Amino acid sequence: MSIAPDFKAGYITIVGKPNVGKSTLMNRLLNFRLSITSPRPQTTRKSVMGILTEKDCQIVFNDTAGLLEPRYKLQKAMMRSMENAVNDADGLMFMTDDHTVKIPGRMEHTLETLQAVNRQKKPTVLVINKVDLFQKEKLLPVIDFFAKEYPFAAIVPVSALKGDGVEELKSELKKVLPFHPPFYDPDTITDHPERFLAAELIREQVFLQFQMEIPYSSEVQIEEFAEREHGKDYISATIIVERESQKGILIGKKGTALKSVGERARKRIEELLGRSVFLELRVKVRKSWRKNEQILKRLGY
Ligand SMILES: Nc1nc2c(ncn2[C@@H]2O[C@H](COP(=O)(O)OP(=O)(O)OP(=O)(O)O)[C@@H](O)[C@H]2O)c(=O)[nH]1
Ligand SMILES: [Mg+2]
Repeated sequence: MSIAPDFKAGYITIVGKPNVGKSTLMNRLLNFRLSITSPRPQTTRKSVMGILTEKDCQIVFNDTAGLLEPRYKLQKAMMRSMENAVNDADGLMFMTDDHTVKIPGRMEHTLETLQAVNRQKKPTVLVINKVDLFQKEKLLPVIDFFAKEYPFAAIVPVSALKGDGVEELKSELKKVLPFHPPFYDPDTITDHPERFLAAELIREQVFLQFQMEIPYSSEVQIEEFAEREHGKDYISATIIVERESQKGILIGKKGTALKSVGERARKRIEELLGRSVFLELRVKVRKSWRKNEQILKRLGY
């Protein structure tokens, strides 16, 4: 690729409250299912980096954990990593799904959340997501409020799910990027090791297939990831939970629940890697791991 002198490249961190659609939007921008998503808040725990390369620009996205008031040590660690992700960025994409002025204090709270995280005042594009769910007329006063209250670089309504507004969003993001040659090879979509991505895809199935506190009490650790020249790759992973009762639920009657997690996760891992894998899952209890500094460190938080 010959690089034009006006090529732009930079880092955009995606921030916003839990469940507003950050990961869905990054995947849509990349045209690739990289970051895990689910209908439950707090699906993303560790930031996921995704690279979009076009003929005139390269955007390195950082999809972060939803902004929240930390209660567990796990959440504190999540918020610390978020601060770094913001400080290292050229610009922010701040996402909300606020779509009515009728909920008192809601949009004010959204802005407070942004101000708390963006102390360095990085250029910020406001993305109002999920526009497929509501009437366009209702949106105008919402846009008006945000435009008056904060100096956004741009305000773009989108549907991450359907793709509406995504091209416009890209062109607004390009405006905040500096002139710079690309940081990564144009074929690179992420720099995460396959181990991390595989663990995330297993965790995604736990989020999609279980209720209540199970997803939040679970973490996935890859024990072995062996690439084999002939035959399938071998992946062995442990799902860590906090209590015996949760282990029972995860495994299910005659192991059916765990089997279903394994089957779907394996399919997704194969899609991602583009090759066949053999996936072995185990469940282990680590009492209150979310409050245990040592365990959290070992798990990479
Ligand atoms: N209707 C609709 N649903 C959406 C849209 N974007 C995302 N969603 C849904 O919203 C839910 C949350 O999406 P995620 O992408 O996981 O949200 P997130 O902001 O990454 O959430 P956390 O990682 O928990 O902070 C999922 O069920 C998505 O399918 C959209 O444009 N329209
Ligand atoms: Mg997410």
